[in-house]
Amino acid sequence: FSQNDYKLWLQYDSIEDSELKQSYLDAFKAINVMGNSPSLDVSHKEISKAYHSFFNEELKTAESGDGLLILANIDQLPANMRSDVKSDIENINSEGYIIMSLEQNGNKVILITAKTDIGVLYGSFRLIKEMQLHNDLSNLAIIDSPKIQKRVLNHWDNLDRTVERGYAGFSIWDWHLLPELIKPEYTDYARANASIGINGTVLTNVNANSLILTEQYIEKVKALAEVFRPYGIQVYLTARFSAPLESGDVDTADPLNAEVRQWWKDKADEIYAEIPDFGGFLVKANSEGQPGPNNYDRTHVDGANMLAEAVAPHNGIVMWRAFVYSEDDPEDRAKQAYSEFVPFDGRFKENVLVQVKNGPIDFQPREPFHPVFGAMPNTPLMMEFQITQEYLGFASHLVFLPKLFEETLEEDTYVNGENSTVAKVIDGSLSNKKLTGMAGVANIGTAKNWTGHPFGQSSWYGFGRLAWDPYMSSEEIAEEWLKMTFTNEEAFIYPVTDLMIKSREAVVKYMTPLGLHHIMDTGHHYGPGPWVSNLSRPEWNPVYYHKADEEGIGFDRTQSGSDALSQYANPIAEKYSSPETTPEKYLLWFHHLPWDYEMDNGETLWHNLATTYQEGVEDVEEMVDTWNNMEEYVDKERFEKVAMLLQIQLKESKWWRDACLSYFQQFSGMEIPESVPQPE
Ligand code: GCW
Repeated sequence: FSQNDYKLWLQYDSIEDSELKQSYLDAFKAINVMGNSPSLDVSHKEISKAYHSFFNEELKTAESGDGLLILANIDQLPANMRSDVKSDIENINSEGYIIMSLEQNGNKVILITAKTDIGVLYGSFRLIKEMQLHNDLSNLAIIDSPKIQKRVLNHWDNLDRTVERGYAGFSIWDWHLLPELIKPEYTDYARANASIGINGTVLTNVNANSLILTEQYIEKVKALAEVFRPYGIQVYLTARFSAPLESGDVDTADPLNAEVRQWWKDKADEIYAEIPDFGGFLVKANSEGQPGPNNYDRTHVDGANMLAEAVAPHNGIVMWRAFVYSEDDPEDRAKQAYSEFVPFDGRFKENVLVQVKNGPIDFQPREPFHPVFGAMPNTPLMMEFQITQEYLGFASHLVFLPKLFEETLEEDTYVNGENSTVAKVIDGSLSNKKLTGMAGVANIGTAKNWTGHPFGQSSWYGFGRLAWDPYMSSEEIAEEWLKMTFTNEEAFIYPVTDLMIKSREAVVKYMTPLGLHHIMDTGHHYGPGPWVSNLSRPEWNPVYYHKADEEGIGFDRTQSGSDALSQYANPIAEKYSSPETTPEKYLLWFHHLPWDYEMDNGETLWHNLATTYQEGVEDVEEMVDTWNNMEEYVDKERFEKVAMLLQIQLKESKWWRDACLSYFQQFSGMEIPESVPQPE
């Protein structure tokens, strides 16, 4: 087994080009770390590791001289150097960094500085990345800061190490052997996350187990927190709302009950005594059977604010999820989070972030943005993306998710006029929010390559990049990741970047084209299941979403239907109210249309549905071909693994096409166009 898969984007391949190598060795001969701290230590260690790996030489330390790399927090810098970066330092935030080429007593040096040691660590990873990307080091002037504060992975990991919606083995948290056994994976996890700026991790599933809040488990969490701390990563836990009740200490979990409130305060004090930089709680309440304030006729505000009060003295936060839908109103699940949360705008305490999924249903291959974005200007809203591919072929399909994330972030909510993008809601700039955050449901497990599919790593990587800068282009992310993970060869980078970018639209086409959604087989959500109609809750059944019948197909969310569309601002609400002016990618999300409805290209809806499924298959064929031409650039192990997985994806794209077209054909009664293979 080669280690390449395990090393993620931190391969640090040796620099073979002799000219480039020489230019690096001229610019960077030795290191001087000023000051002392665990974060500076790991920065030094990481740079030394990379140096050795790039150049096959040990990195020496020195006090001065030409080609010196200086690592220092701004407070540790000698006055003359501090004045060199005086104006720049004002332009970065507490996690930002500056990388500058400077003249020092006639010598050329590189300075990495920041307001905090964590900023220096981020700068260190950036300098390493400049070398991974083969960028010039001779004249550096890089200034960067994260645009979002809480950049957090959400692990849906259970205490028995199963992972809900996890497809990469078991949980990497080995609770049974913690706190004593500290695995090297924990450090590598922290390195990987710090390298992309992730600064928080929720260790446990939102479908929470209150055991995690007991003394024994807090000891285990503390051990992990100690590994992560130098890397700037805070730990968070999920809080099961009924924990006080389950502890046996009190006989209710009513958030307005004084004893319950005290219980949470004591619990917070207990955790913070062990883990002083504990991040806070993530809560799924009154959703899919989880307990919550509604059980006591209290509101989400009551629940969230109670927990917020408990962690506030310790600078903790509460991430309260808006993923709610109840059996009481099965008319349109897409409307419920908005209906339940928007009336509470402005009533949450200031250390509460309301965490909203990117779309109003549930992590589909494509959804319009969630209408709550923009509709709660007085509440800090946190984005929740799903990195694990619950509805997108698990870890067997290659789907580069940053393309999906980018699409959501770029969408215009229009709430404050044009250019009120979702990214601006999330980074707080649209309505001046102090607390900001982005969460990604992790796709990480015990698989030797962390994510099962080797390309699953790119979605983890890209999530981190977009949490740092939600305006980044997915193409740039793909390119960076490929270079750092595989090779800088242009003949590899261009075609494979293209493959990655197209992979998202491919999955939409072969699973849920033209705005279809949630037609995966139920329970596991793998493979097609548009026919499923027998589950106890109507909104768990695919037939609820596509509504295919002899008349047509699609979910009418206009005024004549559920009117979910009215939750969007104008001009969206107006524009999408008619199928003619609805973008075709969202057509069946908002409209129920006859099978012979005429599409933009003059063909019928049925025709385009069929040909789009087929295009999806052809896109995967193209991905297969592209990859097969890449053999010379990739090690055998990763090459073959991806090639074999692509064959599965190809087979399954046909499965999707054939299953959906045969099923829908019963209703359309129309012929499958000749250009599309007839289902057997
Ligand atoms: O996507 C759905 C999943 C559940 C998940 C839930 C949620 C953690 O099918 O497995 O539970 O969403 O986000 O809470």
